[in-house]
Amino acid sequence: MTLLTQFVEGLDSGRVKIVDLTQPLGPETPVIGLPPQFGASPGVTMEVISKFDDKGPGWYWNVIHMGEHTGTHFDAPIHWITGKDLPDNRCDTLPVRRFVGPACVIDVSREVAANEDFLLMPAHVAAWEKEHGKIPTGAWVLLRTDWSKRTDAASFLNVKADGPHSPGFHQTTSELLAKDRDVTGVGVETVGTDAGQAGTFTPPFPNHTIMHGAGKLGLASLRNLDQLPATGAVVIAAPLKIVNGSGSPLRVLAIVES
Ligand code: 23J
Ligand code: MN
Repeated sequence: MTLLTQFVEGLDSGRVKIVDLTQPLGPETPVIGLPPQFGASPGVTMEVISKFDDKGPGWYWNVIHMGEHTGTHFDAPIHWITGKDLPDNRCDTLPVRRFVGPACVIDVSREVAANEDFLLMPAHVAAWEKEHGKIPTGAWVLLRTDWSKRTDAASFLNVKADGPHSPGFHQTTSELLAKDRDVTGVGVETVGTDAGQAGTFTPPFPNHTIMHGAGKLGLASLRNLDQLPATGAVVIAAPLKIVNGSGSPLRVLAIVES
């Protein structure tokens, strides 16, 4: 049997499962809010072109309108000023091979339950690696926080008087993952790949700054990370081929062996 024949047999027998890491995408989908001096990303709106009516008696279809960074979405290196001049840095030019890689799932849900501003430190990565082995080159590093269980928009965005509060990566961890481990990218359950308070950090938004400056990718608003093993899953995260796109909503799938 070839590898791919075995793979399909695994799907048919149930030994291989596909886990959907994607939020529903619609008008209710929560969108990041930046300070008012910055441009705002609009939420999803949909308008019917026709629905079995005079505009199209036999067919139903819609127009959709949204920011590139809406719902479960992909961040390309060109999204950030540090990655803007890198080669093959945008949705339409990234090599497709980069969209597929092994998942390393770091579970900090307990820490986040106690501290919504939790930042992943290099020591947490070291502890994870002691148990599960070194994060391989080309990995998707997924931060399991259980934040996606906040299914109402207000508690998901968690905006307080001093701005949003949600977990993320310490700058030194982003450097470790991008430079020393040479990962493909990071994925998070929160609305963006930086912590809620990261706009106040030095530099602001350090995870975006470091990851994209190193040509790495981002995935935000993931869910169902609690259905993944720490290692052994394969993630497929392929953005729309938007010409000059900085990011894209997408369907993120994990392939898991039971
Ligand atoms: C622009 C500015 C800051 C942030 C973001 C976008 C995102 O989180 C995003 O979706 O890339 S933090
Ligand atoms: Mn984004």
